Amino acid sequence: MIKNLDQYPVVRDTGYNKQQLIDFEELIVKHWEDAKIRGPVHLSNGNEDQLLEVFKRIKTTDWVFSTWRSHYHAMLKGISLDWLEQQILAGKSITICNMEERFYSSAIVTATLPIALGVAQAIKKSGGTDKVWCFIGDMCFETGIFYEVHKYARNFDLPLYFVVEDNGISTYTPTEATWNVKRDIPSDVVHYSYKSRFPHYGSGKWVAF
Ligand SMILES: Cc1ncc(C[n+]2csc(CCOP(=O)(O)OP(=O)(O)O)c2C)c(N)n1
Repeated sequence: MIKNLDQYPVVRDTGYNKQQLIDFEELIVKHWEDAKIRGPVHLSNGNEDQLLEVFKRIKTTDWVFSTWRSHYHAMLKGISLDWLEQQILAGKSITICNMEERFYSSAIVTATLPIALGVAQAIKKSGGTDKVWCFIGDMCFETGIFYEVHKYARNFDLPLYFVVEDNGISTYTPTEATWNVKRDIPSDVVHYSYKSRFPHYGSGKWVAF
């Protein structure tokens, strides 16, 4: 189930199906196992159906801000698969950025939020109609930075929208136990839960956040 998605209209067909997403990540797994990738890699899995629905609402001219786990986001935004594969082979999986395609990601938890806010403010000031979509994990959602950015975006009516990708953990630390709180998703924030077959490498211990 995807929370709060229906308020955002469908604007396009991404041209992808679930198997194509899975096949791309399997190709990256093969590159990794063949020791062709010189850098860290984060793979997506288990959220194909949800992302196919979400990206129908995102225009190719909108901005997407992603995380360290961005391969599916980049594909669905419309970035060339060859370019994406080359970036990953060059060790840039966790920081895929393509300004022409209006796609930015960071491996630093919360780092994209203030930048996305600034881009949304610039769009509003210049009278633009494009939107900014910021994808975040559930631990990022619980941070103070998210609450400030979300509050500012709504109170100043900025075209900034959030998608929480909730796997219930931050690396291996349970988000609810950390904050002693159940997820309280604002009505404008899109949210879905999923479980991946690719957990963080080295998972197995709680880490301080
Ligand atoms: C500021 C910062 N602190 C810690 C990390 C290490 N780290 C990388 S991903 C991650 C998990 C964040 O959890 P969540 O926001 O729920 O995202 P998920 O990867 O589970 O989707 C952490 C702690 C980091 N990259 N940046």
